[in-house]
Amino acid sequence: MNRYDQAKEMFASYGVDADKAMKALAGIPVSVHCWQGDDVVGFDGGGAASGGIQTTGNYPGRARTPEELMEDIRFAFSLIPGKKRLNLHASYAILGADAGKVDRDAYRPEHFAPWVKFAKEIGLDGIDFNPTYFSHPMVRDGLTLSSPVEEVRKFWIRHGQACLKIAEYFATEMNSHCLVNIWIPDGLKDVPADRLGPRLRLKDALDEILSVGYDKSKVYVAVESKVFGIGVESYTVGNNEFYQNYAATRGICCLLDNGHYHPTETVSDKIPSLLAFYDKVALHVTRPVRWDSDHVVLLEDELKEICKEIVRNDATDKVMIGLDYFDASINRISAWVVGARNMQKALLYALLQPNAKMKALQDCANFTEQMVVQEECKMLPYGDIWTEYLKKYRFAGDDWFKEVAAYEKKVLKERK
Ligand code: RNT
Ligand code: ZN
Repeated sequence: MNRYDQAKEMFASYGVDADKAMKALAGIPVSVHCWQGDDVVGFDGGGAASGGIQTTGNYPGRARTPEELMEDIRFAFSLIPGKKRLNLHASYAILGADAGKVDRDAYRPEHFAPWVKFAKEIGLDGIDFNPTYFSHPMVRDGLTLSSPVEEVRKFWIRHGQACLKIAEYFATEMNSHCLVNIWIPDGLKDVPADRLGPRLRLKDALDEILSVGYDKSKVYVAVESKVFGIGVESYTVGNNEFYQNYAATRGICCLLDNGHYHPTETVSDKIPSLLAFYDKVALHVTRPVRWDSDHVVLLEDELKEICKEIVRNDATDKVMIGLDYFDASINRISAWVVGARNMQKALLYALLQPNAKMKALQDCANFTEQMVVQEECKMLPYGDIWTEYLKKYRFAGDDWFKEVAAYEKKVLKERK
């Protein structure tokens, strides 16, 4: 008997069907962020990321042009199995002759047409989108949609509206929904004199953005809360309470970034709470190390716990999985592949749990056996199922890192 057949039998003894798990995994889309490839710089002249987020490291080979970024994405995605979506930021507009003439408040679908062409070419499942409310001179005193300066607010409202139109275009072209995630850096370094005012302005600004009218069957809007950022330690306008209430009252959804909460709070526990009220929940999966540091996603316990909540609540269609990390200190392609594969490994881990059995044990208060089964299952041969999964999806002889090393030598090192 080969290793897969043996492993399959072991899972079967817990009532788990490994073939079914692999099939399910292949159908779960992961939205992979474009910004791992260029340190969140983009192409519209904004420069290095600002607004409380920071990329550190100076590894050679950062993609500097749309062509280079696409080349890297094509290669990285070829090493990531399963269904993939591309998560773009507005700052990745390809402006061509409009460069220097058209600002973010007037971006149009045509500025993203090369991305659509590319996404179709490499067979992606869809495109997701993010308005870029940072790295721009119209961020005034660290504020955008909550700014007391009307001109500033209006500029960013127009940006949000422009992005909804672009998202509609993505959805139509790709024949798949487009998630538009709104995150703003707005906050204060020190003790505020007014905590409510900026939130009321943000609320009105968001209402104005949404009032533009967009096809709700194609475009899903999410708001991403945060607890603090570097330089804005004392106050964040868009915190968790603000956005959860906003989303609930406006019929949009929340995006949970697992780097955006107090250290003992977990997104795995928030997912089922939101599923009790919302049809959709969006995620930014990242790895916070002491703060929202956006390290590469590793196969850690909380990631597995997040995936368990998605899988055992039958929510693979409801939870929109996106990645959000940026590491410039290691090979960027490798960072992409490691993080995305870990997301998928954790999903497979969750799919291979005896979820129904465990729920039943909880409900009849058999906590002793529940704990035993949970712990026994931790040593099952997940790796053999993963290897079989890669084989099935043509990643046989999976020495992907060798390919990355060759690409580094041939392509990345040439980028001086
Ligand atoms: C920042 C948020 C946000 C960004 C990306 C680039 O704290 O997590 O999602 O990381 O939009
Ligand atoms: Zn995020």
